[in-house]
Amino acid sequence: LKGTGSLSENAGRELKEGEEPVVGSAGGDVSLKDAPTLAFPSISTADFQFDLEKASDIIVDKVAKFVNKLGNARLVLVDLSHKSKILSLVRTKASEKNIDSNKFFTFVGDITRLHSEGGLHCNVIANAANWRLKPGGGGVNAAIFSAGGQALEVATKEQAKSLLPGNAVVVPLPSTSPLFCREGVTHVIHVVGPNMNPQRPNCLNNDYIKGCKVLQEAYTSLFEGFASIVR
Ligand code: AR6
Repeated sequence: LKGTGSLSENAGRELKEGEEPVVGSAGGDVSLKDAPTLAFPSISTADFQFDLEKASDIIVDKVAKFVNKLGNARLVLVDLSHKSKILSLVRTKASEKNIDSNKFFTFVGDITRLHSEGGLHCNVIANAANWRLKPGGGGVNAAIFSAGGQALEVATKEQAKSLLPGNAVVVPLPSTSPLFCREGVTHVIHVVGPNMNPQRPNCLNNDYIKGCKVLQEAYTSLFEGFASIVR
């Protein structure tokens, strides 16, 4: 397997296969490989068609609020392509706000293969889910349910049957799940964001007053869910 992920902003170079990001600190080089890490996709900005400028403002805002309350834990926004517009908007806005790039950075790769292919260890990953918490449907939801296997489906059903937009549910992953054994993922957090796609349920018909509120709630629930695991 060839490493495909790369740390943007943080290290400024491609990581070698199996390599963890190492950063300089006041005390010298410190490996962050054991720091609890949440990898999350940009909620609602693909299939759910939420505006990218507005979403990037909300992501950076919420990250700024939470990142220093999480001890040594890290937050990582992930997308599939180096051309990702949401990653580049968020990177720019995060650096304008002087957010610590060791604690928050962007990463290009498949969220289900961050360790095996990207060399980045994330113990928790977030899913942009649908309200029924059903597998399939495309996007990151299909990828995570497929990679998580039957074990993820069963574990999800034990936690919740459905989820309203703006909410998140933490699912501990059984060690039988391929995401656990291959990637070292111990928890999946399903998040349902606001939907602006008329072809999907609960469409907000471009009501961005409501939409922004729901997306803010979604990230708050996600980061609080992660904090509850880290503590
Ligand atoms: N790894 C990392 N990022 C990904 C991956 C992946 N494997 N796949 C997609 N992304 P989306 P939404 C990025 O559409 O807009 C589903 O059908 C993608 O580029 O997955 O919240 C559900 O069932 C984008 O930046 O989620 C819901 O019905 C981000 O993940 C609905 O879509 C989110 O894109 C949710 O739509």
